[in-house]
Amino acid sequence: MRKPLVAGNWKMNGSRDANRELLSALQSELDGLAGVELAVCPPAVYLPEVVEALADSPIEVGGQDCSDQASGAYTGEVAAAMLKDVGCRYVIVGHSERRDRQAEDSAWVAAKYQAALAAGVTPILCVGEQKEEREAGRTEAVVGEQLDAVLDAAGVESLDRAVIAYEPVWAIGTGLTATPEQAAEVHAFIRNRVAGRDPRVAADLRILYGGSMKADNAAGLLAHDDIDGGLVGGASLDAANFAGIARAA
Ligand code: G2H
Repeated sequence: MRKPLVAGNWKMNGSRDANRELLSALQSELDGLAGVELAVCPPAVYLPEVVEALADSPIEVGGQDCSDQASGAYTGEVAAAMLKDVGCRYVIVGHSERRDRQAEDSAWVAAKYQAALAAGVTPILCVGEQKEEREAGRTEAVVGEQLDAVLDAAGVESLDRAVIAYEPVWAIGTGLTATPEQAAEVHAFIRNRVAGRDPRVAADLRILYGGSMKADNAAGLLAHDDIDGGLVGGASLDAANFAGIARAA
């Protein structure tokens, strides 16, 4: 039985004041909610404060990225061990905004994924196709390549300590959400691909959906067996909206 996970990706949003307000609203909205795991991923500079603010809460904290290197002369980067050190349970790797803007390729993402595991932080591995790739019928080829890069580098058993997020790039922050059927089809593809290597790992693997998920479309997506939660961007900045998704999970 897979426990759903709803994780908020705050992206490059927030301030100390806004974060305090959001966390306090979230804690009241989510008080007593059982059966779902929750996490927030604030910008790196706010991580220690957010961990501290959530010390008495079941809400976990994650980073939005980590270096593929353990330590050293890598200006501006944050090591997975540092995320662990300040109390992070999760780290997002391979988000499409980084694959795109920072030109992170699948090999680099796989190295970040391995660095996270080595530090004892659970990677949330993002995969997903661009609009043109979907239109060209290449969704499975693209997602399969992104997935295989990680499985080849780290082994299928590594997924016992990881989470996958399917995020169709054309649905991110655009207001366009994949239909539950479109999402479920790719989630099933991912699970089958993993099952090809190890059916037990595939059965236990949590696969989240990400891409304009909101309280009012979450139930339809989460009704599918293969959709085990959400990686939520915009809607995670609004406590009531995020809580609505968490309740639907
Ligand atoms: C996809 C998602 C969170 P949004 O990037 O990772 O963002 O919900 O704003 O589309």
